[in-house]
Amino acid sequence: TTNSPVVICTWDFGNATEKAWSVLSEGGNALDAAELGVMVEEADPSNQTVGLGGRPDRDGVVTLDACIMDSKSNCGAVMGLEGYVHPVSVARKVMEKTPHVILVGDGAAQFAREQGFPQTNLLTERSEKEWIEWKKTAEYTPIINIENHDTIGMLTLDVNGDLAGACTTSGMAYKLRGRVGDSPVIGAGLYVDPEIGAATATGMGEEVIRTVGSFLIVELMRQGKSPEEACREGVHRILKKNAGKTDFQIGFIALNKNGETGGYCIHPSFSYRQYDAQGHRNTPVNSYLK
Ligand code: SD4
Repeated sequence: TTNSPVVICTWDFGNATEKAWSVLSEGGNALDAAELGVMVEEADPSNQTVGLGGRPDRDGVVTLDACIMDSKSNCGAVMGLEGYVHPVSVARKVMEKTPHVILVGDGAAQFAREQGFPQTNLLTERSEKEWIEWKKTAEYTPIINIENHDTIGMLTLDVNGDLAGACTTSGMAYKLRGRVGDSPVIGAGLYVDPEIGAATATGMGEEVIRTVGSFLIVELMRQGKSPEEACREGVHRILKKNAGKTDFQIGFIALNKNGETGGYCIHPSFSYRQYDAQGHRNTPVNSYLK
């Protein structure tokens, strides 16, 4: 059977969905589409939460987290990777060329070098200036939707009905050196189940990890929930654990096997991009707070 392909991604990253759609609409596979799609944001220095130009940790070092997962439950991840623009592609190599799932820090960088990825200085002048400014007070208070939340998580469904996903980030600005969020953690920042669907997350990674968010959402879809219902329940679980605290953002998006999509978040202003046979659009998602 031929399926109608779909791509969605967190936030309004239209260039990324456009790239993924160019692969999917030509009959390309979901995994290539997801990788190539998020690479657009990794290479864009104006996105200061992903890849090149990402905001550094508090010691001034840009460290990147990414993972990728395919329709056969193969997956790969890198955590705390320094000096490479495309952590998602390194994660894919971990998946395809090693018997492992995760490489971290220096080991991930060594592997990237051995695989022939070019080394690059990721700290742009703009991000460095802002970091120097931040150091004057060195206060770390995550700001909703501005400072911390532009991670790209992308979910794809191809003509063969295969699903894939990728998630990539520089994590929280000015994080403690060595801090890893949800984005490269399979099940937290991203999960793909070939029989059910896929989910990905953006926002306060610690909270997503505590709830194993993306895995939870896929399991809720397995129980019959729509993508939006599943994302809403996922957000509610997180809120329940926080007993009324809402001073952080979480955004989930999900795509099921049938090509249906949805999302949910805590604070308004989160949206997701979608490209499919019906066209290219940005869809605001419902939020817990109004
Ligand atoms: C993290 N979830 O490292 C990521 C942050 C994020 O846009 O979504 N930034 O916790």
